Amino acid sequence: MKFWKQAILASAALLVAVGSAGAQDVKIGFVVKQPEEPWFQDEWKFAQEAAKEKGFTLVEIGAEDGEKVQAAIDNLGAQGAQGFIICTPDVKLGPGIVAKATANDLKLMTVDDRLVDSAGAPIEDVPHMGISATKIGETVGQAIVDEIKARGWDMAEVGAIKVSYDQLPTAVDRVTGATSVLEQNGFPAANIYNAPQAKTDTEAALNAATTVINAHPEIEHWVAVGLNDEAVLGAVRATESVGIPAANVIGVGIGGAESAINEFKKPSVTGFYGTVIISPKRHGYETALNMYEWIANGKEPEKLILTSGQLATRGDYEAVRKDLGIQ
Ligand code: FCA
Repeated sequence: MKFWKQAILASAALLVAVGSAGAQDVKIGFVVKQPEEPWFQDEWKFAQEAAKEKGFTLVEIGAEDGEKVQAAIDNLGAQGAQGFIICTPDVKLGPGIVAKATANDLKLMTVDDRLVDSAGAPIEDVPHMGISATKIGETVGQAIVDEIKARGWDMAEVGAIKVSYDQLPTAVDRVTGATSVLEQNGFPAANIYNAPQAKTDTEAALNAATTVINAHPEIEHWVAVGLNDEAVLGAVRATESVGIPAANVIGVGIGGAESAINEFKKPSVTGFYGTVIISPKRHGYETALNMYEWIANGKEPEKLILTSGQLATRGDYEAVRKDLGIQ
């Protein structure tokens, strides 16, 4: 009897030991398309917080193109990772990413940019956390409308720079959300000028916006929208480069990471009026935690989570960040 009791206790202890050793062996990849962008730096930072809290290893990988994505997934497989979260450089890589993850026996979740299949439809099987793109775009549009009114501009004479990146569905939804609110409030559709950017960074947006501004020297007042802060900052820099004063420009971005905050901290006001702050904490910490729960405890993540945003300007961004727990 005593023997059995001891044996049972011993094996229970062994199980506990094996269980906790297993948890410590969890390794999760966090792959992002633009590692230099502050938003992605923040996502990594918060994902590392989850890793520290739960005792798993988080491997940060930047993958700017399809080849790097493939290599990253193989690499994670070879390192003995059990899963990864990715913001892909190209959503059309979807089927390839799914196949590579499966081949390497890795669980897969996406963040920010949702994978699409060969027909362009979202791959719904892969758990995804994105932003409520249309709604956030609408918040951008409303902020611009309110500020146009506050400055007493004649809506009919304002030009809008729409920095676009149409191969990314969330980008389309964001800018369409913004321009639809402009139009609903009497902004002439003909005054909304498309500025397609080749890449989703400030330089590409500056180039795209410069073309639009140069084509319309008659316009004195400009507003600018885009998929993120970098896009809108590019448009604002373009207005500055041709000498349009900040008081004549209303740019509202999306993100609220360092690029936007630095702008608000400048001693004099710029044309970057505001940003809709989204949460890198939810996108970094929560996705990493959800992946951990999936690997360690078999708890499947929700298939789709869309997070919200909150408008912030020079005057209140600190309070808004605090409210979102991201300072
Ligand atoms: C996309 C954009 C990023 C960020 C993210 C939430 O990936 O490129 O700048 O806005 O969505």
